[in-house]
Amino acid sequence: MIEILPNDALIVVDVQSDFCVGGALAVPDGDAVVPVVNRLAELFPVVVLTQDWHTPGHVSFASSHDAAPFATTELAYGTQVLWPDHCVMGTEGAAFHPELKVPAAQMVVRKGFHPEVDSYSAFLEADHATATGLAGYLRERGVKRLFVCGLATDFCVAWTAMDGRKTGFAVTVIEDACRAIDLGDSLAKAWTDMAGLGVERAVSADLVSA
Ligand code: VGL
Ligand code: ZN
Repeated sequence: MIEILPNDALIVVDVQSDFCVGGALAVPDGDAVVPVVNRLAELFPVVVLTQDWHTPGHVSFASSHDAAPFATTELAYGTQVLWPDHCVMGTEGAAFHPELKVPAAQMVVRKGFHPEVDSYSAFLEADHATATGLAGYLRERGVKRLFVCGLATDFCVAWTAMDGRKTGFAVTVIEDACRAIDLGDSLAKAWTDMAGLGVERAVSADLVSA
């Protein structure tokens, strides 16, 4: 059992229509996280939502490179997977899943809004230099431990969890409140990389109010 304490935050990553059934970049079984997240959110004193929020013609879109979705390309900051157009700012696909009910969420972090830079992580853009401001927000609120859930385990959840560790927070990923895209071996690699940085794993049933 893990008791949720006053310095704990739940980070809900990208539970948006485009990542769910019928969305532009649907994560297999992505909708299944919604009821789990809704329940979890009630346990936490601090709740942050993240929202993938791209410009039209964003550099992470295959359509911007005349390439096939899920191909990769080399950009100045490294290898970029090229995705179907998704989460274009202000569109229905970029909205939170309609069944996501987290009225007590206090902060929404939008990311990926620079046209030439992607951002899987809710802390640091893919150039490994541009901060979103989330670390400062959490520090100022006295947060010590992060519990990360949402979509997708092997991309935005993993990068957020790892950057959370690098920023000095204790981080636990809540497995049954996540679903993965799993391109090639991306899911196995993500769990290995997260473990290497000291990210812990739990299931939602482990978490209880103090
Ligand atoms: C994500 C791919 C592209 C995610 C966002 O939320 O995991 N994946 N943009
Ligand atoms: Zn994206």
